[in-house]
Amino acid sequence: MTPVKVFGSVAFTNVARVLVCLEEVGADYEIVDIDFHVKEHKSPEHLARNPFGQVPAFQDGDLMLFQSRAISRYVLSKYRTDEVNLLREGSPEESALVDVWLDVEALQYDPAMSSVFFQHRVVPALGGMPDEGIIGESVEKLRKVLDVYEARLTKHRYLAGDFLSLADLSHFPETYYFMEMPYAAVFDSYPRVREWLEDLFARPAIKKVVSLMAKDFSG
Ligand SMILES: N[C@@H](CCC(=O)N[C@@H](CS)C(=O)NCC(=O)O)C(=O)O
Repeated sequence: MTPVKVFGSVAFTNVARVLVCLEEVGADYEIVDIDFHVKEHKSPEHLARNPFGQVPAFQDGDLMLFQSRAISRYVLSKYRTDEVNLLREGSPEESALVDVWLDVEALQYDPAMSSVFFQHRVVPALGGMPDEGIIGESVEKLRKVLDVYEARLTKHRYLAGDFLSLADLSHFPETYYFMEMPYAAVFDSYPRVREWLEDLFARPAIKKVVSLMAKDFSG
């Protein structure tokens, strides 16, 4: 069977999200690097894959997809087995809870984290000064999300329930970068969240993608 293709560098969080799903299900895949330095992501070839000129894009035969969470859902559905059912397909209640917490990750957790990352890492790399006001507001937003997570994870082992799901995995790429920033200490007040993250980061699939991300960064 031809391996599926993921277009985009592993160091990008949205690409890493898709790769961790492919690793969890043990699918064969090929990474096709898209060179941002020469604006390959805005080339006609790549715009045909992702009309927003972003990564990731994903190809499985004639099927072309974009949007990392939609791709992740496709991968987990296509390669689902009785043992690896990370969308909880077959149970409307559990799969609805996976959707709820995946939305929380996409709409609350990720924006707060990526705003800190943008100010702390991207703005200086572009020659600017980080806006400490924006960082402070974003860390405050993150704290509010973590309050909710701490309460939820005190009742359940994982976010959607007592089972691992895409909702958990989807948190790893942004968190991986956040933990290397000085603001990581915000997590110290959330012992259950820390335990949950330790559990996630010990997974072979996440360890594998983290090693690819580190390699991608070191060039
Ligand atoms: N919601 C999209 C976001 C994709 C995205 O923002 N990708 C970034 C890299 S992580 C990108 O390609 N940025 C380049 C640009 O927007 O021009 C997803 O989940 O795939």
